[in-house]
Amino acid sequence: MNHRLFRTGFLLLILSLSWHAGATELVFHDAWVSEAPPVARSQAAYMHIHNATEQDIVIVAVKAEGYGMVMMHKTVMDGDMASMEHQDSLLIPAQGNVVLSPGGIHIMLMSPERILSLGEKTAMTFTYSDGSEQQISAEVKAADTPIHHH
Ligand SMILES: [Cu+2]
Repeated sequence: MNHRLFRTGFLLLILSLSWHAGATELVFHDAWVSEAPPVARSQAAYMHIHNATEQDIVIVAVKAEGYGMVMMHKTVMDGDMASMEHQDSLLIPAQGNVVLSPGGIHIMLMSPERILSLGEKTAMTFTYSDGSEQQISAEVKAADTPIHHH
């Protein structure tokens, strides 16, 4: 075996292991934004969030490129009346999952510069209670997009 190549590979392994051990990052699956008419004032974002770490992770703020205001909402039913409850934070339990889906918890993208159309993407930034940030990309999809369950 090429000695230098071996040493480089070994160093990379060490780096990735130590990076992973210190990471407070979440894993986002199937992040999407629901399509809305151009005159709409907001769009909703949905996703699956997985916490593979040993610690609870609390999302305290969300931003999205092209939107002036972003809030975390929970849809609550009172009889036939659906209303949205603002959430100051969203806890993703250690080794757990939270699913954001239509009719449940979702992220409300408000004050759009313009409503994004099908296939366009927005960069979303999540801030955690420890101050660290993570960025993901969410693509606009048709509102009847099926939700995948893992
Ligand atoms: Cu909402």
